[in-house]
Amino acid sequence: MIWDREHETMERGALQALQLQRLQAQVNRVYEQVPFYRQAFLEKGITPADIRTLADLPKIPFTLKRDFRDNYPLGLTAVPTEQIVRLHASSGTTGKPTVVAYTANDIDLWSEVMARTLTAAGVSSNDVVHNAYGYGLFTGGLGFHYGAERVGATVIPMSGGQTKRQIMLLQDLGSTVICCTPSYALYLAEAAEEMGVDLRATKLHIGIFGAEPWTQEMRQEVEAKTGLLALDIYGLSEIIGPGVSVECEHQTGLHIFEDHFLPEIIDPKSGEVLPYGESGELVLTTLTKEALPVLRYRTGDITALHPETCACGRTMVRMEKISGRTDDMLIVRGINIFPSQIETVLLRVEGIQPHYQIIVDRQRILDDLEIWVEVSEEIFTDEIRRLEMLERELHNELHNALGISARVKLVEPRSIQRSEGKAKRVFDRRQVYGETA
Ligand code: DLL
Repeated sequence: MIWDREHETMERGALQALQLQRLQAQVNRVYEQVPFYRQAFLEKGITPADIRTLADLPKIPFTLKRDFRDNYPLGLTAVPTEQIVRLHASSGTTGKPTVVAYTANDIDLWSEVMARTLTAAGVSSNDVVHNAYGYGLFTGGLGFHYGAERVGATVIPMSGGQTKRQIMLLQDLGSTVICCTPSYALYLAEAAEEMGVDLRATKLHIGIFGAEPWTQEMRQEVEAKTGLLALDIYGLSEIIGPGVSVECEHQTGLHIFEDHFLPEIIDPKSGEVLPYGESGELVLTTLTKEALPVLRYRTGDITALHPETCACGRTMVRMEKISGRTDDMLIVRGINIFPSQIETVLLRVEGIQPHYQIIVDRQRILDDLEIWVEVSEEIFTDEIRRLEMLERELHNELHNALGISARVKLVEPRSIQRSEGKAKRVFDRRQVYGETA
């Protein structure tokens, strides 16, 4: 099913013409309305007239997370306050959140891209959508809510938390679709099992999971534990919230709604634009947003783009599953490691549960990498020798994959904290001492 066939299956030449027309209008508007962009253009020695083709996009300077912080709370908006109908905010790791604004047309656009998203995932007006993304300042809850209403589905505005109640309502209300973070999906499956409920035996059949990184191996775990078709959804507050891209049932990458969000991949070090297929940092430009248009936003998320038409018929480029963030790369004893590499290794080993923590510390001058991971009940209560063998196996697998030795600690089932939203799995204690690697 395709929500907006006209745009989602557009011939790429026509799509590029539309993108250029929208880009030029957007650039003109921000130049006139947002002092930050005018200043940035001046410093670069360009004017909107320099954007003649899409190939001129790299002339435009990047926008960074820092620019949102420097212009806190609403210095980057392009409309008068009376046109703003909604604010959301994403919690930063430190200090002030990033505040984002929407006009009535922006909310309409958001509902539209979320209707596309849900339809791509297989949702229709016949579905009952259990929405366990957090409602509030976080964009997840309301983003899904408006999209599901637009599709005509029945929405259960559950939000996060009250896990047992969620499981009761999932069953009683006959939910067919669940939307939450992949880590909360695992938590729900586990809590259901404890209550004697098998999620696989409910009417649920689709899960739309995102807002945090998760590997293909984690997808397999989630699918096995919930019995759902688990689809990946990507988005970020600065651009709109959820609704930037989503997988269709083929699970071969996330379709970016390119008629509204123009993607590029850059080398995070040099800032150079990379060709299709190469992995780098995703940069997004909004083409139609009114309250908070953003030019060349450096997302920090690492992926690659593929322009081939998908088996579903959509012509919009697909991005690979996010493999990490430029700022979550750990440098341990001089070696670069992404948490996703560790997740991949752990989940390939038999008997390991998808709950883990990565702890990096510094003992005197040496970095120390420790991984805590849960094992199944059966293994935990087995002979100590079996645990030792498993620990050794994991240690070797990690060494092979990362080129560094890590201490592995196998812990009791359910001893690692569960998450109702975005899971925190990496604890870099070196930063506490004011030193980063
Ligand atoms: O997480 C929006 C969202 C809500 C997306 C619900 C999907 C579902 P923020 O809180 O601003 O917005 O966080 C955005 O989360 O830059 C990525 O680093 C990460 N992220 C979001 N989706 C994915 C995903 C929402 N599918 C930041 N895979 C982004 C990996 C993701 N990382």
